[in-house]
Amino acid sequence: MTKSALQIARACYQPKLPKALKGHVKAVGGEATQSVADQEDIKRLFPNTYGMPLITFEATDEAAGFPPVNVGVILSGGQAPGGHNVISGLFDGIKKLNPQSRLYGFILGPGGLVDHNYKELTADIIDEYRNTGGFDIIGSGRTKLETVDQFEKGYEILKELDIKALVIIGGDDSNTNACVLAEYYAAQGYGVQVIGCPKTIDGDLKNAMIETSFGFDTACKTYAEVIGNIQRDCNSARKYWHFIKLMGRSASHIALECALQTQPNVCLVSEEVEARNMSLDDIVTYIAGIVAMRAERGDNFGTVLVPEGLIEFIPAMKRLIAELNDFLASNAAEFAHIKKSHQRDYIISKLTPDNAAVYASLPEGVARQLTLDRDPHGNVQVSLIETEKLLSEMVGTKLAAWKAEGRYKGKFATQHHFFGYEGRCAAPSNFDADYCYSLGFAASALIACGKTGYMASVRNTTAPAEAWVAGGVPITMMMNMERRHGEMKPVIQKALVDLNGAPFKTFAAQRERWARETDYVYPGPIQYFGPTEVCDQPSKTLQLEQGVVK
Ligand code: FBP
Repeated sequence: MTKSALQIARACYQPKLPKALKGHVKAVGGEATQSVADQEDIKRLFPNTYGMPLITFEATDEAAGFPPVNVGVILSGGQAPGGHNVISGLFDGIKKLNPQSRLYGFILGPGGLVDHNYKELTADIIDEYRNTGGFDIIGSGRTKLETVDQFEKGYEILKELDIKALVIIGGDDSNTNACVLAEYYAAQGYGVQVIGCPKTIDGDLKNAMIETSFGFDTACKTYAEVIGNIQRDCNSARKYWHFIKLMGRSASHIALECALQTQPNVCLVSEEVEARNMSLDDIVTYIAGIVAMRAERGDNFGTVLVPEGLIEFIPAMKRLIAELNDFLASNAAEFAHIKKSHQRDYIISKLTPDNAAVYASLPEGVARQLTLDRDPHGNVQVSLIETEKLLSEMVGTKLAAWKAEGRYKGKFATQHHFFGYEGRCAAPSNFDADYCYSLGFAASALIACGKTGYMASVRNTTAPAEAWVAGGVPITMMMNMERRHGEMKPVIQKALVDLNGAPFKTFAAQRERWARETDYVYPGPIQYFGPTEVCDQPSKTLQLEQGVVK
């Protein structure tokens, strides 16, 4: 395999670990826990894994002997920088417990477990992937583990390979499935532990105990670099408005973090759009107002950041999507037989009048994108909806009307971008490299102390890695009941942008100035070697949430 100079240098990087995981480790249990909401339902659905205590790891002088353990690992869902380091941390952790321990990777996500598709991850393989981006060591997939048949098929191969613990590295939906699997194996008495790890660039798998999901840091830094480059281009040519859609599914954490890093002229935050009950026209008027205001100053250029999930948060659209989700879930077979050219009219005829009117008002392309297949977890595939183009077209139309009325005299030329896949497999930043390695190591410590239904956690992450606090959080603690595919299901509660939180407030306090003035910040590429203030800073979101920067 040909390697770049950076890959070769980076392979030698030794990720940092919290002090407590460096030597002998002891697990300290805290208070019993309860779910964030719907306690009675969650307790009933998870009788074996509900209410377990929080676990914190501490250093100890007492060495405990461990028998060898065979462990399986799965990468689930979208790629996120640092996945390979979770696996290498897990590998090093179980080898430290006992050098005879073995690690098996299931190929292409949870489907690999069900289809018995796996490979043993030996030291040679692991060494090839240390500190690299991507999930290609074993691949990832979005198969949803939810049926008893899948759990049993999985158990067959676990039994055959004598695997006693399975680590599922995934986002909120995959960790929900990890918890359901943990509960099932515990109920059956199969003696297989299931441990989750918080992964997703979206940053929406976080709570009081999970400070951030891995990959968010690197992905945002990668997008912020390119947004900075675009802003410099835009401030050089002074002729384009750039509409930049950013991945992140429902939550706007990525757009907000990128805004904090780059100071664009406009950044929409879906959660605010919903809270203010804004219509599509309100959003368009807001952006057009800023374009017109800058035009008066002679600045016919700018940048607009659009979170990928925006459309789902416009209240009228949200109601429409909820009805479409339920309708398509129960009429999938009939819908599949409707000719493409008739689908729009068919949907309009089936929806309630208000939703039918909203659907009918949408441009053809967006209307069609809303009826495309849901992902296996029932989510609209928002990455396929071209919101950046929808908005810029509508802003253009509004400005043309204002021009006709003599209210606007500028020029409005646009460029469109969608940043998502560009950042999901970037080489992990030092933060993600260390955080992921520590999460993998913490997972091995949870295995050592016999836990199941836990997510590995590493806290105090704005301090130097030495002072990070590693432990485990019962997954049931993060759960509530939500409507999925037309049914109420137990799921991990998604963390959306908190409009009372420091990251949003910091942004909101400055956005008017950023809109008016051209005060772009150019973060530049991620640096792996050099001064700590350049190489080791966690995301602004994390720093603001933890009160480390004002
Ligand atoms: P996860 O939630 O699985 O981490 O995926 C994150 C994500 O990158 C979203 O931001 C995006 O909407 C989605 O995956 C895209 O899905 P796909 O990889 O299937 O195109």
